[in-house]
Amino acid sequence: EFCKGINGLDKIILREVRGCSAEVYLYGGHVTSWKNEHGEELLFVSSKAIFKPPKAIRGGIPICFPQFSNLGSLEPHGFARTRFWTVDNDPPPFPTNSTNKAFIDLILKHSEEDVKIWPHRYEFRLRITLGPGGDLMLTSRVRNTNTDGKSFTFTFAYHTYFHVTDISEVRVEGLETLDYLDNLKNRERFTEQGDAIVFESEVDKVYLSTPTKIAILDHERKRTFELRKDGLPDAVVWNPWDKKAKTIPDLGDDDYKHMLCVEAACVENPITLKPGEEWRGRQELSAVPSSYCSGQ
Ligand code: TA6
Repeated sequence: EFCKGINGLDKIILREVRGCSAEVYLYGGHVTSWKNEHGEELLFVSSKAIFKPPKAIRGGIPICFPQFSNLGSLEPHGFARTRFWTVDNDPPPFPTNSTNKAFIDLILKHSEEDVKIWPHRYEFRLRITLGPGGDLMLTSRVRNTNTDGKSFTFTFAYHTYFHVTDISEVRVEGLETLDYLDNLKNRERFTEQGDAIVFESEVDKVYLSTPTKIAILDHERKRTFELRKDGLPDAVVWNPWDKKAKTIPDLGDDDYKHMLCVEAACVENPITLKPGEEWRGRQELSAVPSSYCSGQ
């Protein structure tokens, strides 16, 4: 279903039989809503989010490409999140079966303007799927279409903002004992201790070579998010906490209590594609009542 969103921007609504839904803006190729069958919002979007170029939308799932954070010379998190994507009406076949699923295919290609800041030609195909049961799947395929024989290199993240009831009551499982780069300490490398991750101050870490499954437990709401990923070895965990939140104009002072970013990413070892080569990276999200989870 195509319609107009905030400020007249084009958006697409995906619906599933039981009533789950997702919303995608062509601006940024950006998922801004994911609701369960009870109509409860599972992603966080700030009430102060600005839906207007050139600002990226604060919340949902920004696509960080071709640069994660400020790791290179491009604008932070790259330009894909602030470009207008188009609907890809004729995508090449995806390996995943999409029968009985609501999905939309988007595409972003180099523009002559962007070639000036990132001198490469590419096709970035993004399939967003809402599965039966309400799982939200994002599959990215990036192809190097350079005609000058040059390879290119990029970093990537699905910068997912989960909606949580109270950050102090949230635990993340699946990252314990792993090495991480701490963005608050000059990206120095540390090793996480044995316990599930809990939050009591600002966190901005890139966990390296993580398991493919990460769980985010929202105790207050008795809900567990499961994040599964493929082709994306790392996982970013970010919460700005109170002081940093106050410095972010499009984030409310108390918003940090209700959001947690856990992001399937490829940061430590950038991806290199030769002309004609394609990379795929996938993130799947599900939200289930905690009592259904093993060990709960
Ligand atoms: O993913 C974590 C991070 O890179 C943080 O360092 C933090 O600044 C955040 O993303 C938000 O970035 P943005 O450019 O959207 O303000």
